[in-house]
Amino acid sequence: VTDAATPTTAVPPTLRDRIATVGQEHLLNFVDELTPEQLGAFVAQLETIDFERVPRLVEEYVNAKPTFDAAQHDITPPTAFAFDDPSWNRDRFYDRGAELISDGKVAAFTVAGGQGSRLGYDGPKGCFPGGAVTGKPLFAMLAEWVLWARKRFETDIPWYVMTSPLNHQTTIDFFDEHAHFGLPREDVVFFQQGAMPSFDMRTGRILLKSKGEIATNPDGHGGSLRALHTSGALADMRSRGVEHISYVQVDNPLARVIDPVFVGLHAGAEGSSAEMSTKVIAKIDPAEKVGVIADVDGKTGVIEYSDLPDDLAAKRSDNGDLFLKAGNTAIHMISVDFVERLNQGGSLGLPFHRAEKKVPCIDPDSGTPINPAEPNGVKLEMFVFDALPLTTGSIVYEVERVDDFAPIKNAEGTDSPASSKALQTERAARWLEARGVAVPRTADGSPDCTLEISPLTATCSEDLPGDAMPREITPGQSLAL
Ligand code: UD2
Repeated sequence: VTDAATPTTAVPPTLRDRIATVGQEHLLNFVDELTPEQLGAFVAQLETIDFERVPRLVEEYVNAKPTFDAAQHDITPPTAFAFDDPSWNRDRFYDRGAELISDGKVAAFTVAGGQGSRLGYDGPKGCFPGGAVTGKPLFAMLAEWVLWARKRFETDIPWYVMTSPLNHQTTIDFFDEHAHFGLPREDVVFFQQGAMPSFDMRTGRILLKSKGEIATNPDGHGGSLRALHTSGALADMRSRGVEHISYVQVDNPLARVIDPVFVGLHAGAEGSSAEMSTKVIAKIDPAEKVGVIADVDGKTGVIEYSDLPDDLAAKRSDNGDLFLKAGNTAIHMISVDFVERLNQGGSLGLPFHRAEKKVPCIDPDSGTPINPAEPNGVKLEMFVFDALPLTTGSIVYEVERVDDFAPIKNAEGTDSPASSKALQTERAARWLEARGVAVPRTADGSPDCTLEISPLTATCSEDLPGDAMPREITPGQSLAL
């Protein structure tokens, strides 16, 4: 936006008034020092800020820290369809989902606006080598699921990729360099998420990154629900006849980007309003750091692990499972109608979440650069799962962890490249073993090899073509199928 801004020598009076009315006039302290080009870009940036909302945001999220008190609520497990529960007819839902996909009513959607900072990776996370054996980029691994579904269901499936201003062009260039991973260019649609101003933690004043730019941060994956609308992506979906969006995060190379059973459950299961559904994995360890899906006072939503009291996290059902075991994989089915409804009236109605961060900025009085050693700023983000309570009925589909979930978030330990590699290998090992291939395992039971199976080869063990299967795997072997 700012690149195309018109040079100017003055801040428009209406903008000046809007800024002054909400007590943020420090933002204009240095405008006299800017060139017309710099000022034009600054004015364009300021025009994107919803200043009228700022005082409430500061009061609610900067001066106060919203808390969730579980004891004040009635919390129960959500309506769930578990992969190992024979009481529901999986095939029926597969057929329902397959029909919707074949009819071109399902689009793939990946949120890829976040930075790989926790991973220590400098670049869009989707470019990170995720394949256990091949080192394929995460984007390529997700693209293969789209390619698989297009072929399997003989239909054009558009793939929407949400970026942020920080990585938009790099992402597009990466797709260009890789010829869109074999997908038709017109079926890969990029759009950018919105930004939020970052606030001074002590004063509630918006931070200046420089004399002619405010400090901003991406507005969180929840911002996707607004950006889908404002970018025109939703209208593009409508024009293609798309009714449901299959939402996955860029950091999970095992995510089945298009999953017929999940599509079918979302669209047709009892208890589902077909607005927004969630894929979950059974939480085994009460201390595992994933949000849980639960019904809170009768409304399905996510309770973040940090908000879940230890005794409730550890509570067990009669069968020994955790009472609240629906761990959030951040894989959702969302209807186009629902996203449209959320955007009616101009405001999404999702709450913000605050994070205290170190934000490099300038002193608003002297203009001196500040490189903080301690968190000085509050960043506000929306989370996509906060839309769940706004549905009229939401269900969860519990899948087996190794089948769908091996995220890469941290450089080491849990949810790292190493743990993802181990899970990718374990999944492939199980599939091969189910087909009679001997996979070497170490004393602790983990595979003594590295394996990776592309969805283009197989999406489950039954799919594995006889001629693609090795007769045996030797200890230490690396094998990609
Ligand atoms: C998220 C969930 C957590 C669990 C986990 C599963 C939150 C707060 N927690 O943890 O409950 O379900 O995922 O993997 O979400 N992104 C954007 N724009 C943004 C911010 C994020 O596109 O402004 C994307 C990002 O590129 C990534 C995804 O959202 O694909 C997840 O973001 P994250 O790493 O911040 O979420 P995380 O790991 O805290």
